[in-house]
Amino acid sequence: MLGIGVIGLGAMGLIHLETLQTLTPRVRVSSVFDVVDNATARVAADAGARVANSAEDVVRDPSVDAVLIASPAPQHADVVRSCLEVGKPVFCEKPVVTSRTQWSELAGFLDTPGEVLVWTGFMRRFDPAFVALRTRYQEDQVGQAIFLDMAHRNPAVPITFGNDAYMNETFIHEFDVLRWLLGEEIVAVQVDRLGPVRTGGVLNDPQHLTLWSESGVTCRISGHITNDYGYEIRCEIVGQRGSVSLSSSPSDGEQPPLGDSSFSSNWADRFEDAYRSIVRSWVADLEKGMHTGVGLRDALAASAVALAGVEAQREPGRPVTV
Ligand code: ISE
Repeated sequence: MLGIGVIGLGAMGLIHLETLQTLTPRVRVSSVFDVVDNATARVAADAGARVANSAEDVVRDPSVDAVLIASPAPQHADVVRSCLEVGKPVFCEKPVVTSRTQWSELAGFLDTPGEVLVWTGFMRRFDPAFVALRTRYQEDQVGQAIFLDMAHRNPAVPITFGNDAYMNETFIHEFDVLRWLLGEEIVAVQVDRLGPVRTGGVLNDPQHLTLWSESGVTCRISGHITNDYGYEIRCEIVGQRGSVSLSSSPSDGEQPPLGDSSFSSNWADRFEDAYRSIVRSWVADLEKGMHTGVGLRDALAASAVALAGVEAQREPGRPVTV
């Protein structure tokens, strides 16, 4: 049986914890930590887990064989580093890093035995609709990609969510998907337009980006994450012989009927299967001593684009090299 420590018991942490509990008796959640004491005590009692005093306490707990991190994004990198220092496998929600300093620190673990200990929560790679889209592209149904059109729409984000989080925590999914779909790196990012800041807010929304891949494929991404109406993720690959689009439905690769406005209400609904599936795959890999998921290298590659994107927000219209 694997002892897992869970750090961060917000919406994401609770979804992952529930998935882990469905894997009993292969898995036992043995230690949990969150800064909100009352909530932690309740969750720990339900799960039969110990309440740890800190993230570090979870990492060092001898009953913890592997760690799952779902705390606020800027706190991820330090915990990942602690796990690597003690040689414990870790599943870290995206993004693994949110600053250049964190990026460089964790890049120091690439090509070391620690690299294979890290899984990243890029769950779109486990979403049936995204998998179907990639399969159709890889089967050469539309020819070589010329450009991609993507959209990331969200009804609301926390009031403190800023422009750097827009890149590091929201668009990061598109950056990862783009690399995964095309099988190549992103070399430059430009912010085409920054929308207005709402009264009392700190976020420019919508935001429109253009990215370029190594081979010259262009990608447009439009983000609108305070739309007040629903969650919607779009992705279309336009190739030399046709185009192929992501379904709005998480369960198949088909286009919804024209006029279909059945948006999911939020990311947890839209990607529920993918969130469950990525954690189950991580556990299966732990049991087999394998790594078939999205690792540290992919996490850092996507974050390199996000960090260049933060720079690009300062001067819309100017491409920034990744
Ligand atoms: C959230 O943190 C996620 O990861 C969702 O997948 C994303 O769509 C949303 O915009 C983020 O805020």
